[in-house]
Amino acid sequence: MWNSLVTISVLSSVLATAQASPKDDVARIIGGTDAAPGEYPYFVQGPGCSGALIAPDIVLFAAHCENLFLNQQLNVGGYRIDSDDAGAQPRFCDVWISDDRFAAFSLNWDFALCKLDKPITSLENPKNIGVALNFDDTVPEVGNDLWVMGFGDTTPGIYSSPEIIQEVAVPYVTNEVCNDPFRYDGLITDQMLCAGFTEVGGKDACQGDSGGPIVLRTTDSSNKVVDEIVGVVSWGYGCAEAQFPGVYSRVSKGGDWIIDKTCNELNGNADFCPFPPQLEPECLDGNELIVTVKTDNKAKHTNWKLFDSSGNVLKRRKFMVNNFEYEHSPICLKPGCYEFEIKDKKNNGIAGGFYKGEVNGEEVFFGDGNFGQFGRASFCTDGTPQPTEPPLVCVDRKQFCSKLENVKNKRRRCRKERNGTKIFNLCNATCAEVGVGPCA
Ligand code: 4AZ
Repeated sequence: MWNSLVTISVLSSVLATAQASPKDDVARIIGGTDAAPGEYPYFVQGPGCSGALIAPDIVLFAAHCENLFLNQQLNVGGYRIDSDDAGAQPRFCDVWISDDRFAAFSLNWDFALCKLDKPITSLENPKNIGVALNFDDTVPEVGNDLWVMGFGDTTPGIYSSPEIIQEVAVPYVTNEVCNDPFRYDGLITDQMLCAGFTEVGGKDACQGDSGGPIVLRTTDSSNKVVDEIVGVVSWGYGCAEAQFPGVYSRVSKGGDWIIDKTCNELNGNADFCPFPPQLEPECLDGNELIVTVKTDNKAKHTNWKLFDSSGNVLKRRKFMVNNFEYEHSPICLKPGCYEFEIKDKKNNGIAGGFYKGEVNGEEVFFGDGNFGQFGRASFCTDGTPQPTEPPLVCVDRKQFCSKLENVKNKRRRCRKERNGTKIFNLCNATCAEVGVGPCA
């Protein structure tokens, strides 16, 4: 029913002019080199794993990455690590699903998908590189060189992220050869694919490249370059060792699952779906919160959470892309009061950054980056009276606050820790601002 090759048209739009790039000859990433800017517009950088954009709002990656991507900022078109250089566009993974056939002990069926919070509507694609999922079991074949790219280790066993995305070409190895008794001896299933230099090793994907695509670069009838995604970086015995090629999940075998989940469960906007996506439900209560955050040069230290008045987390986000201002997709809120909390895990705020919330276009909170470990704000949506006292509520921290009401040396007590967090951070409203007082 499906074409064996499905071209993903969002990637065809030409929106920027090509930049020249000096190729460096220093051998890196287990035999790779810096890729040129714009070479892999569909490549998605994540934290510790990668992925591939297979529709404007869907990323394919590996199930063994677990839910590492969930609520996490990802860098679509990532070229320089943690940076929006070369037209990379950050997005957040809103929904994560992994193949329910995935077996952690064998890494069989190592497929997962993420739905992005907002689609990529204008992919930066100066070289007009197309991308396609390969659904044909006879592709790749012996003699094909496959390209794999990523920000993983450049020396086996040594954790080191390169600054620029690395690429390397490795030959396809049949399952039969890969399963030789002196190679993987039967561990390679039909759902896997091998690529590497069996005799000499030296070139391979490695730890940190997991989840990223391995592609067969082709040209179509109009001479356009089309990268066919044939595999997903999955596992291997070490990296770049002779006799042990890299092992990938075989996309032609995961194709039915990818199509089914993208179209029927994630409501993805993919041109391989037999019908257009359904309209997302409108925000009937009419209270749409838009959060905007600008990160500092260590975005990975920062995250935020939104709580309802019972202390339930409604939304959370973790950042990765440095010095970048991001307007999050709208959050539909019922009438009520909420608390927003932004955290910098190194306790030094977000230098040069800020955070802001708007409900239906009206600003309900704003804070600059000088917040130390936590920045907090409470607000209520239209029609809900703002509680007058206190301005900051201790929602989920009441237990700690009440314990402080009748103690001597309250300020000293505030500096103590409970469950690894200083009390003045647990109960900011009373301890940090005005000494100890009643907690809402
Ligand atoms: C990993 O741990 C990993 N040499 C990825 C790829 C390979 C080995 C390990 C292939 O993410």
